[in-house]
Amino acid sequence: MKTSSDHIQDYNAPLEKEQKRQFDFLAESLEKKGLNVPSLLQKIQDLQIAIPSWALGTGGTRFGRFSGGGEPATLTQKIQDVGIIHALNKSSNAVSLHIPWDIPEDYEAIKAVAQSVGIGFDAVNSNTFQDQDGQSQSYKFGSLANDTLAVRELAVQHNLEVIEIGKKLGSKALTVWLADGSSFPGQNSFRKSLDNTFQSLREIYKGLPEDWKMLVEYKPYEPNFYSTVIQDWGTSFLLANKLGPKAFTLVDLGHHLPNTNIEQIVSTLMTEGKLGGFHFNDSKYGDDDLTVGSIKPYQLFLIFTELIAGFTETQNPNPAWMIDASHNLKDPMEDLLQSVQAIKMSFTQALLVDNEQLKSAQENHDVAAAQEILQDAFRTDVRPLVNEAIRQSGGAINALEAYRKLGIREQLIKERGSKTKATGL
Ligand code: LRH
Ligand code: MN
Ligand code: MN
Repeated sequence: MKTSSDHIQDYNAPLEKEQKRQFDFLAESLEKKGLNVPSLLQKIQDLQIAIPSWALGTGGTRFGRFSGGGEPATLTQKIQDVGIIHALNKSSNAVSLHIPWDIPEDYEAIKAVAQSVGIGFDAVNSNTFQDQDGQSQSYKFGSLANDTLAVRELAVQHNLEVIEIGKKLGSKALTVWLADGSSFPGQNSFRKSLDNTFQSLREIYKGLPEDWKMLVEYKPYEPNFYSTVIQDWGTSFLLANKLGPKAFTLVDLGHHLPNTNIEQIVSTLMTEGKLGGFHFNDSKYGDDDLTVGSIKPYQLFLIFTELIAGFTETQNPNPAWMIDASHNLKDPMEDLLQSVQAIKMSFTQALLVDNEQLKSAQENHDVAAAQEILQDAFRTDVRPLVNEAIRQSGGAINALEAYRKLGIREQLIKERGSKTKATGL
């Protein structure tokens, strides 16, 4: 694959001069504002966002799926794809596996592949929203919340197995997302469903290693359309609190009803030390799983502003950063490169916020000044700074352009064929 450091340096070479000119210009103006540019570069380099194993193939909707070429057919190939992304952007050094979509057959071999491309294993995700072939009980009417004990036991067992898989790979977190809920009033007892869920999660929590986290994801609707047991951050937070110190809430940006103030949720969770992780994506209507920053970049910036304030002002442990996306139209790797770049840009813009000035504007009830402070940071074109951080880490000055110029997809099609279908989704 044409992603060796020589290939990337060759791509960068003709761009270096212009990159330096743009970076010097921006660095000078940031320094004039009192910002420490080397420290900004370091923080940008340190931010690593995990890639989900389920996002490397073309997704689809219930109306159809339009395959791309050169899709990864095996877990090994998915990890190789994450390796390509990381070689280009030096910002995605881990993969998040969905079980059983991506169960390793040979652990040592999978770990060796990951190590060879500089990739580690982030949170493992369990799946009790689908039945697998030959499964003894069905999840049709719920899993951890199900009224039938045998179904709950099967779902608990699955989560314990996912922890075992993660242990062998070096993961440190289990992400639980439940589809459990109801599509019609009267179908379930809310109280019983929530209590069953808590009891089941408690069984899973007991099997969690000391240095692991349990990340409880919430979502208001879909696949159920009347009620979802863990519908919002409050329910997830309540469960995490009852479970104990290793349980946290995971925020998936697409899992909110329209106009929800997600940055405020982030702030509250961090204040309570319970923000465990993120699934980044963007959305216009629901759980659209679109490219990060493609619809509401200002919201993403405001979320990062809260996160950065929370890093210094709260005791919240570092959250796990992951993308959760679906790619129906674009080449998945191009889309993932765009998403990681968007995350880094919002993060960087949020680093530019003058928190001292903001505090004093707030204390003086100077609403206009507070808005100016935020928007001054948001309206700064930080691309030369982000690209410089990536360049200095050995990545491509423009990762997406490099992906195209180096003909990565063409190579993958040559190797894997043009009529491929990724496993999993
Ligand atoms: C549910 C969800 C959850 C799943 C993933 C495939 O909508 O966000 O994180 O594990 O999608
Ligand atoms: Mn998610
Ligand atoms: Mn989702």
